[in-house]
This record gives sequence, C-alpha cells and structure tokens, in this order.
Amino acid sequence: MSELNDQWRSNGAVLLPEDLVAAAEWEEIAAEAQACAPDAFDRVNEREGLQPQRNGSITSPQRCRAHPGGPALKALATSARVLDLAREATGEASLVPVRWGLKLYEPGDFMALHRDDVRCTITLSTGLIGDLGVMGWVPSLRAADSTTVVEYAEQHGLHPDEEEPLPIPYRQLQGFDGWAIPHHRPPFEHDFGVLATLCYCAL
Ligand SMILES: O=C(O)CCC(=O)C(=O)O
Ligand SMILES: [Fe+2]
Repeated sequence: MSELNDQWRSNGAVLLPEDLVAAAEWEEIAAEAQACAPDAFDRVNEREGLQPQRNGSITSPQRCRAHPGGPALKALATSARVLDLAREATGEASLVPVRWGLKLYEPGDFMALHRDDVRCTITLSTGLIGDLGVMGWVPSLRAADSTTVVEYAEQHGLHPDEEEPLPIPYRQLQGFDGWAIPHHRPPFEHDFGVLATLCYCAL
C-alpha cells in the first residue's frame, strides 16, 4: 500500500510532493492566472443556508470571482505525472481530469460549508498568487449523510472551526476528498489571492 493512499484513506487529504511541479512551471501558470484576472466572472450564491443536491453534493452561500484558466493550467491538470499520483493516492485506476479552474479571492470573499460536485473524486488545490492560508473542514463528517451535514451547520455555523483546518500550500498540490468531506473557505483576509483547483473523477 502506498504512503499517499494511506494518507488518503485515513485523512481524506494527501499532500503531493513539493518537486512534482518545477518552479518555472508554477511561474508560468501564475503569470497566466494574473493575465486571466480581468476577465474573471462573479461567482455568487446568495441563497441562505446549505442546499443539499440530489447528487449528494451540497451548495451554500459564496462570493468570489472565478475563471477557467488557460493552457498552462490545463497542461498541469491533464499531465500524466499529476494524474498518476492522483490515481495512486485514491487507489482509483479509472481517474480522469474533469475540470479545473481559478478562484480569485479579495477581502471578505468566502465559500460556506459545502460538499463538491459528485464528479470530484479528488480535488487538488494550491495557492498560485498570495497566501491562501487554510481551508476549514470537517473530516469527521466524511461518511455522514447530507441531513447530518445540514444539522451540523445549523449548530456550528457556516464556517465551523471546531476541527483542525487544512493548509492550502503555495505552489504545491494539496489533495482532498471534497465530495465526501464538508469544507469551507473562511472570509478572506488578505488583499488578493488566486487558488487553482483541479478536479478528477473515477469513472
Ligand atoms: O478556497 C478554498 O480553498 C476552497 C474552494 C472550494 O472548496 C471549492 O472551490 O469548491
Ligand atoms: Fe469545495
């Protein structure tokens, strides 16, 4: 059994090796993200509270800007070396990249407690620009049904911090089980940050 798979199974989170992506490649992806910023669109959900979806995901209030990124981000998301490690970590040989994109955070932007789309067997996140700090999450609810997650939010709020947060490293890929584990982005406290997320689905 691999070390990455051990981490995945016990924590639902797996930090990919720091040297997986060269500094020059990160630089190119970050420069591309900077160039995309003026064309980013608003990503706003003003419905109150958590909204469980029929497919098992849970949407919730959020505010930020987003952009699908350009060819450098696509090259990373679809590269064999990243895919191989995502497959090793999850133990899912059929994993394929399904979508990727940028989230641009400004002061006060946030994403309340939610569960990702059902196609996100594993999500890989990294800070491209700025300090992305930590993501709040509740790994103890990994196996919980949606009603339990909604009740948890009613009790602990939309940004619960009872459990250890998950650091989102700068230019290093942090994998997590965002479909099963409820997670959230607390209100952003820095001037500007760009997060890249890559999503892989087991067919
Ligand atoms: O800002 C983050 O780190 C989390 C973003 C997130 O959960 C999402 O895009 O689904
Ligand atoms: Fe998410």
